[in-house]
Amino acid sequence: MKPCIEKIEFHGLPALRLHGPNKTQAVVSLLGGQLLSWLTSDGRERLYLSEQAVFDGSVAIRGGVPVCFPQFAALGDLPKHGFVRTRPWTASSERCGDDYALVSLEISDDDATRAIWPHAFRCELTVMLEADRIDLELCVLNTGEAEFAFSGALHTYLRVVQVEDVTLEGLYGHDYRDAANDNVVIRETGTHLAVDREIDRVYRNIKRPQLLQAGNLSLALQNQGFPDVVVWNPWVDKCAALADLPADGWRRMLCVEAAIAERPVSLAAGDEWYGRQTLVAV
Ligand code: TA6
Repeated sequence: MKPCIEKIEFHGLPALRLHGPNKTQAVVSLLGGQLLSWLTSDGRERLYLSEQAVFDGSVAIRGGVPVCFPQFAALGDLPKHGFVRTRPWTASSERCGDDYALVSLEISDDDATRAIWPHAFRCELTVMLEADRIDLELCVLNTGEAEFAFSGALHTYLRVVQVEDVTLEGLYGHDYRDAANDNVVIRETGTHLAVDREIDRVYRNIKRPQLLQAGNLSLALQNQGFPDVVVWNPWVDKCAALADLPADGWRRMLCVEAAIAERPVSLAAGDEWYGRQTLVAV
């Protein structure tokens, strides 16, 4: 019998393949602690992974669910989206049952991280695969002796057939900071967000779930702990400027991210913070 968690090589990287119920599967790379593939029971891939993604750690892998920590985007002086997405993580635990497969990966501070961010930390990412549902939980632990502040995200790249045909519900009435439009703050007045241009928005204080309607590939998303939801699509021109996205990559993806993108979280010495993103195929 096949083990429910296999050590594999994925695009040359050490990775773990989870086998869940009803033939569901997921692949998590040890580089970046990054979920790179999620197959639901209908055999369909739900995450976008660029054909031009780079897998050598020189840049973040374009697709799947990069973990951004300890900084979201340029919300500070660190490299964009922090540094854990291009560093090696280690597998720390795995468990399987009849209706789930679960792995945890972790990364801690070392000389290289302390050289750019002088804090002791541990991040643990737990991926739990169930029937047509996947949960990603990020735990941040302050293992040092002084408080630190961090921001970050689970920068989820959802695969879509054609982004122009997609709508995203659940954001109505919330304020967003429009990073594609001088960071003006606007109140969302639409119930169904359509993607018809570059979108780079930080929706604030979201407590409700979102529903991505993408033809017959609908997905519900729910976050806990992460206050913000970031919606990003580079559209044609920005996509052309990204070497690791093919010319039509913008059309095949929509990032709907669980984020701490507006106000960093302060974590006292010895304290832990948890955040979770749940994706359910509906
Ligand atoms: O989360 C949205 C965003 O910050 C966008 O502004 C866009 O640049 C994207 O992330 C991708 O960033 P990356 O550094 O991975 O190219």
